[in-house]
Amino acid sequence: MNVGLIWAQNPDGVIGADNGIPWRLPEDMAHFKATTLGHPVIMGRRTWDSLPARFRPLSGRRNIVVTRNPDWTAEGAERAGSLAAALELAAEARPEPGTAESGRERPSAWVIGGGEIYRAALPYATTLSVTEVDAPVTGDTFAPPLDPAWRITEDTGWRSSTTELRYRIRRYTRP
Ligand code: NAP
Ligand code: VY7
Repeated sequence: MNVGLIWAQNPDGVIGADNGIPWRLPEDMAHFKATTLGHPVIMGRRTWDSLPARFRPLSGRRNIVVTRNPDWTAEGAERAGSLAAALELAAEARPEPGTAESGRERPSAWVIGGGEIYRAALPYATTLSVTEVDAPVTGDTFAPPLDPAWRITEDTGWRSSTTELRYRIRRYTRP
C-alpha cells in the first residue's frame, strides 16, 4: 500500500509549538485538504487533539488515530494501537490495482502528523509532500530527518502567501 506523509515545516524543521502549528497559511491548508480528500488520514492522538473541535473528524476522509490508550474513542475516528495497525485499517478499502490510486505518486493513505508519528511512518512512506514555510518561529516538534535516498520530484518554487509569508511545496519520492 502506498503511504504518503504530508507536513509543513519552517526552514529549521519546526512543525509544531504548544500543540499547534506556529503560523497560519491558508494556501497550505487548502493544499493539505485537496491532497488528502478522499483518502484515509492517519494521525497521532496529540494531532487529533490539536485540531479545532469543529473540524474533527476531518471531512471526506476516514480519520484513523494512533494511540497506546486502549480505551480511547472519539466520534468520527477509528482507533489504532500502532502504526502498523493503522496501515492495516487504511488498507481495508483498497482501490483496484491498475487505477490511478495504485501509482506511487498517488498514495492510498496519508499520514498527517505529528512529529512522533512521522518518525514512525517514514520507513513505510513512498512519497512525501513537504511545504516549506519561511516563518521565523521557534517550536517544540520537528520534521523527521530525511536520508539522501529521498529525491525532490516536484517543486512549486517560492510563492507569496496572502499573509506576509513565503512558502514552497515539494514532492519527494525514493526508490
Ligand atoms: P503526535 O505524533 O501527533 O501524537 C503522539 C501520540 O500518538 C502519542 O502520545 C501516542 O498517543 C500516540 N503514539 C505515538 N506513537 C505511537 C505508537 N508507536 N503506537 C501507538 N500510539 C502511538 O504528537 P507530537 O509528536 O507531539 O506532534 C504534535 C505536534 O505536531 C502539534 O504541535 C501539532 O500541531 C503538530 N503538527 C504539525 C503539522 C504540520 O504539518 N506542521 C502536522 C500535524 C501536527 P497516546 O499518548 O494517546 O498513547
Ligand atoms: C491542520 C487545522 C489546524 C488548525 C485549524 C484548522 C501540511 C498542514 C497539515 C496539517 C496544515 C493543518 C485546520 C485545516 C485543514 C482543513 C480543516 C481545518 C481540512 C499537514 N502540509 N499542512 N495542517 N484545518 N499535515 N500538512 O492546518 O488542520 O483539511 O478539512
